[in-house]
Amino acid sequence: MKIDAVTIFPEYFSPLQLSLIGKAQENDLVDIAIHNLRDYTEDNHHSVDDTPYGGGAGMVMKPEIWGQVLDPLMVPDTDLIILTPAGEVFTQRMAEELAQSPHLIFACGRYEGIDARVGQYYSQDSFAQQGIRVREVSIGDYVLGGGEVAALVMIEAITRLLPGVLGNPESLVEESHALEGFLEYPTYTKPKIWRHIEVPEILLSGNHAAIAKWRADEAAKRGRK
Ligand code: JDK
Repeated sequence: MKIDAVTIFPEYFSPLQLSLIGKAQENDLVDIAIHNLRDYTEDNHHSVDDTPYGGGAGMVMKPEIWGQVLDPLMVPDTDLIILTPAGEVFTQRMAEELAQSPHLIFACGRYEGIDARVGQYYSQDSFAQQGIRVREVSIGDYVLGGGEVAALVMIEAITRLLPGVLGNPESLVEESHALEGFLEYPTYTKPKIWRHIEVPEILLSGNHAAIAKWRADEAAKRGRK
């Protein structure tokens, strides 16, 4: 999978060198490129924002610069993801869907967001016919300062689903059950007693059927399923 992210704050994406995603990049399972929007400005002040038509507080990101950076990235079979607090809410289902795409582009705005014509432009039939899809996405009902953290959340949730990224694909199978409400049970490791709190005795019994039933009951208590 190829991932492009466009931002005026490329440093936000440094955690992608760490842990699972860092390894996935080293192993060529995913290729992530970060593009600095300011590199595409042509005026002396490198300005990326302007006042909103119709008035109101704050500034809006200018569309021309976004066009400059996005045009060459918009190859066939691409999902363009525009982060916005007003978008469709990101879920595990959407992560699974996007994990099937060969190419994701994350457009990370700042200020009050990106001129609405950018999403509109790349949503036209001529792009759809080339397999270019545009989605406006939110990661939840709270307002962030910009799209970068939302893109990081999505990149982490999506890349861990790619073949070979998780060492143990069994955990993905377990997880899909968990999301159906079956496996939301509490987990424990050694020591058997920690600060006077004991691990539930059933988990030490070796009785796998009884353990499965206990976990199902605990999952039910937790509300899902
Ligand atoms: C992308 C800029 C900041 C955008 C105006 C007026 C009521 C706010 C600040 N899940 C999630 N939360 N936040 C984002 C996100 C925020 C972003 C950008 C994504 C780009 N910002 C921003 C808009 C407003 N708006 C109506 C809500 C204020 C994603």
